[in-house]
Amino acid sequence: MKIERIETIPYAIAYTHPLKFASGEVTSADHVLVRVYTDDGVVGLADAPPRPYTYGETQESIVAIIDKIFAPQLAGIEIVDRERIHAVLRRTVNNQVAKGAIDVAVWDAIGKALGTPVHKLLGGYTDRMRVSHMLGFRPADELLDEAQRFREQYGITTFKLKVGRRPLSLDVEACHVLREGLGDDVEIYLDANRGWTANEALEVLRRTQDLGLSLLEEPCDAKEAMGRRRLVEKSPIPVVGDESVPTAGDASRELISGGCNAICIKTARSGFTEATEILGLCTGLGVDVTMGNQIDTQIGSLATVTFGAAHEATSRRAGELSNFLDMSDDLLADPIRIVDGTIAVRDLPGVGAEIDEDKLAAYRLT
Ligand code: MUC
Ligand code: MG
Repeated sequence: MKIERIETIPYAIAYTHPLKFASGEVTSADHVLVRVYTDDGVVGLADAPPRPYTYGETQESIVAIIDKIFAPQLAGIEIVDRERIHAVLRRTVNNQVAKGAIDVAVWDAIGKALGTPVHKLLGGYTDRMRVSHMLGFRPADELLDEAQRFREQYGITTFKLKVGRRPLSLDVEACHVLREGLGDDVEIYLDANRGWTANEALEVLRRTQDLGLSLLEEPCDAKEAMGRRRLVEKSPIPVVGDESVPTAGDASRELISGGCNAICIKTARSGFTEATEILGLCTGLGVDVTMGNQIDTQIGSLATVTFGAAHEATSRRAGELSNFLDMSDDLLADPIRIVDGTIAVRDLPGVGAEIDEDKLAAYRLT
């Protein structure tokens, strides 16, 4: 069963509650739906969410790199020959989100061809993940309202607070208000998206040391290596690499150089194959992992649950899976439901993301 062609469909769906964070703001899901067609008629699909300010890819660049570079080279390769597929993808540098989508779509096609859910093919550890909800830049009282609402409505008890603002007191206040308002049973961790310097991050850690925060993600730019290493050495909580570690090579570099001591895995930029490599590296070294969210749609969130639930280490912590709730609509035919703070995998062949073709027709740009 060979890859016949790859289709790229750019589309746009507005956010009802735009997410704002230190490195950008998302008001519209300007994504690309990627479909890999095989000569047997099996079609694998995935969602590609461009993050220009993080990885340099745009909606247009994802369409162009797949249409012009990857699709012609991949046509004719057996769908199960993933190492040959990756040899092609590796020849081109960067373009992680385009590569991640092709990889997830290939796995989806393999699962469909075998009549097996991909979460089983990847490891089949459990059938659901606990959900962590991401809180963007907003005044502290609104953040608390949102967290309380999500706890009541969805049973979510883990929250990632977007920080990296100046003055630092904005974020410090938000941490205190959330902890006081939510109590001690709720997990709270921080993600600064490189918004601070290493010294500012240390200052925030000092001013929040009694709040039981669990993780500090991408506090400052990992390229500022000495400051970052000093921060990791002094931090009482794990420092998580996110945008600095899209590949296994990046994760190795950051872990070896002391730029982080925990790793965020995102299927949108690493696919299932590179995510598996990163996970193996981390479990071998005894490094904690989190399943992150690239401000994913429901299609992307299903991919995250598929990978996260498949392995013991990735299902230990709550995965970031709820950003789709802030979108005005989605392409998924059967919407994701959050029940008791968890999202279940789909017991369908492949990843289990079936597209509503009417919605796709309404939101597609070409
Ligand atoms: C995160 O963890 O950083 C923001 C940008 C992006 O690519 O992912 C989000 C969340
Ligand atoms: Mg992050």
